[in-house]
Amino acid sequence: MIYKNPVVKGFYPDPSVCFANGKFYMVCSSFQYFPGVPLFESVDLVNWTQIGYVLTRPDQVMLDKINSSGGVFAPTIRYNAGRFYMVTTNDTTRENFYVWTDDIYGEWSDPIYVDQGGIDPSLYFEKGRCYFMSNGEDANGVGGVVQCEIDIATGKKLSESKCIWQGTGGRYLESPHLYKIGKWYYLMAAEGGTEYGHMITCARSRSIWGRYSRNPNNPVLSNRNKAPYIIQGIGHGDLIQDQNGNWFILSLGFRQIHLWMPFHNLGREVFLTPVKFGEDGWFTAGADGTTEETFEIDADIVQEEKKRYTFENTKWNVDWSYMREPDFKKYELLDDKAVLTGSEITLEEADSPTFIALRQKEFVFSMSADVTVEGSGEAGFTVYMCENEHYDICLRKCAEGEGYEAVLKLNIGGIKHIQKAVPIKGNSAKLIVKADNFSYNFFFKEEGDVVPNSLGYGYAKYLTSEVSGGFTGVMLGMYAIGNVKSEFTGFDLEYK
Ligand code: 6LW
Repeated sequence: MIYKNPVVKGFYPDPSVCFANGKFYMVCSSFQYFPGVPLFESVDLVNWTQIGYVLTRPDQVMLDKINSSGGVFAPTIRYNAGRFYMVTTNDTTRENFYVWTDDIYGEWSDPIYVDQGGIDPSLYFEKGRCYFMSNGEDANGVGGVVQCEIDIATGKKLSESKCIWQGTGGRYLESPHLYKIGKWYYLMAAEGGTEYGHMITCARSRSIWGRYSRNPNNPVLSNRNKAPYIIQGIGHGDLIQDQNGNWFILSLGFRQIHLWMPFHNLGREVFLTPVKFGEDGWFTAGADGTTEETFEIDADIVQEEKKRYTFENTKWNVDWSYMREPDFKKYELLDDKAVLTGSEITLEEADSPTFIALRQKEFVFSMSADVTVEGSGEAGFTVYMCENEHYDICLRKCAEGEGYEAVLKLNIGGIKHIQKAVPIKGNSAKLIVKADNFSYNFFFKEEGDVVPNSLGYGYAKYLTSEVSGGFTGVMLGMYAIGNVKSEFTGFDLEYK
């Protein structure tokens, strides 16, 4: 069959994968969003279903007032002796910790901290021992992959931290993962930074502590010289064998909004690339070391894609995300309706406004809901990259006089602009967002309106990592601010 990349669309960066009991499980980073660490399952590595999140309790991870793109960095998932482990970094508190569960569909443990710095921690289990590695530095302060042995029950270090590999000279040596395949320990990592120069490199050793020698053909995977090409930034991956014995790398990458426009708004997504081991024991990946949009593999799989998201076909605690430390009293989330109560916290703050969102998964979509507001605040949709860059369409009380108005607000780089405000007859309207690769277009429709009324548009390229910086992607959110009670019904998000 021919499968299509990305295999998981939208802002799901830094994938890590393990195999247990006939299924693959994948985790991704989540930064300031809550719950933390989206968790997926798959039987074939091509079709992934989100089953929930790993960090579901606010006391597992400190997200209060953290910066956007702070918080939960790249996680690793591993399975050993009947138990799942997820290890990650809270980059804001600079803590490395892991949690575990014996039931992948249940709750995970409280955090267990490891006293070794750096980001992108990974675990490797062998013969009752557990090794912990992260990106760190050697005794002279030069960056490298640093490893120690730990007691997996307590997180206590059982050895010194030792720098075992310093990469191939690319900047930001990150995402180390260790595998024992045959007689070799393979150390795979990312270099070049998570932008256009991103790549995956590897080294191997007969001993777990090294010395690791570089693959002569590094990087094994990178799209950095592939142009003009939509898929860029391929890197930060995990190696996995499917149930037929074939190897793959599951990595992050991103899609530019256009061949000649180096901007990406969908965040870093999940890509699957076939891997082949050669006679010399080294592996190669993809098409001459690049990740393509399609790959042909020898498997009988039908790749499925969900194109439509409604209240009825999504689960609040699986598909939707809040920001930082939500005040759950402000949310009444029912089967066919969401009632959101505003607070004093706005979308312009690195805080926890009333906000609940799905990830934008495709450039082209149409989203609508019937919204009713009561009170002096505002409520509606936000197309949200971070507190500085977001476009909001809302209903609110008219600034002067009686009645309500439909408003489009465009926020870019500290500029807060009201594009248009149009009085409405009552206190409810259908709010509509239609997007293509280049723009988000905003409309509202009142009862009796045949054609939607346009409020204007905002360019997509301003809601991108190239403009905002950071590591997240656009979230399509419902929000409420101020003294307002709002009701959302008939939510409908459809990708082309
Ligand atoms: C992550 C690092 C990276 O920890 O970006 O893509 C950082 N690579 O490995 C944030 O996701």
